[in-house]
Order: sequence, then structure tokens, then C-alpha cells
Amino acid sequence: MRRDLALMRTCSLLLMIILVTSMVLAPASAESTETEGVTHEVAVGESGLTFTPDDLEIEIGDTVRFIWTDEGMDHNVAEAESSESNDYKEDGFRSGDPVATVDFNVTFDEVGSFYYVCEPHAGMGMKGTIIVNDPNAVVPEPQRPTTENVPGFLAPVVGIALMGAALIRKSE
Ligand SMILES: [Cu+2]
Repeated sequence: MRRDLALMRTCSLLLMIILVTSMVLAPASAESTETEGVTHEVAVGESGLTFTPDDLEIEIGDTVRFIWTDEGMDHNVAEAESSESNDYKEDGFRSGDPVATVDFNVTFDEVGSFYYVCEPHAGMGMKGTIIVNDPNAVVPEPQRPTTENVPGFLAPVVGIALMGAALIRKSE
């Protein structure tokens, strides 16, 4: 009986240690594998009718913070279909109605090109582009002429395959 009790105590103590250790370690390891996004600010330009910067290149997971305070005119941010479009794209991001003070964040979880306008001033060119890149994406190597590639890289493979085929034929 006593031994059982001691064993149980040891077991529960071990379990406690494992639990506590995993609780302490788990968040730390999760943080180290995930890279946190960077925040890029976009403001209203000096003319009052532009965004600055109006061509932003960011990485996937980054946030764009559209921010301005007490502007002379009311502005907003509305996603558009293309750089030519002056209209809000349905289901796109939008800061709301134009106002003098805006603090609006958009986090980009998708690779691609995104376009936005200030709705009242889009016709005057108040628009911008955000290009979202994936730093972990595999960039394809520049294509070399195939005649150069085949002997260097494929020749041994082709040779082995031919030898194998010859052997199989022999044994048949
Ligand atoms: Cu505007």
C-alpha cells in the first residue's frame, strides 16, 4: 500500500513537471517559428491629394496602417479592382466614409497586387498600390537552354535508366 502511494505521488509529480514545462515552453517555441509582420504607414501627402508612399512593397503577414490627423479635407481608403479603377471593389477593405482623421489597419495574408483609392479624390489621382510578396516562396531559376541542361543534369539519370532497361530485356 505504502509503495503504491509513493509511486502515485512520484507519478503525479512527474506529470505536474511535464505539464508546467510544456506550458512554459509551448508559447516560446510557437513564437520562434512564426515571423511577426511589420507595420508600414501610409499618410496623406503634402499636397493633400495623394497618398505617401503610394507604391508600397511588403511581405505576407505585414500590416499597412493608413493614418492621418486633422487633414484639411476628408479622405478615406477603399480597395479598388485595378490601378485604373476609381471605385470601391465589393468586399474589399474600406476605412469607412471620408474623414479628416483616420487610423485604419489592413493586414495582408495573401500574395498579390492590391489597389486602393480615396473615394472623393480618386478622379484626381489619389490612389495607391500595395504589392505583397512571400519571402519564403521558391523563386524559379532563370531558364537556361535545354540543350545545356540535359547533358549536365539528366545524362547520368538517363544512362542508369537505359542500363536498367537493357538488363530487364536481357533477363526476359
Ligand atoms: Cu482624399
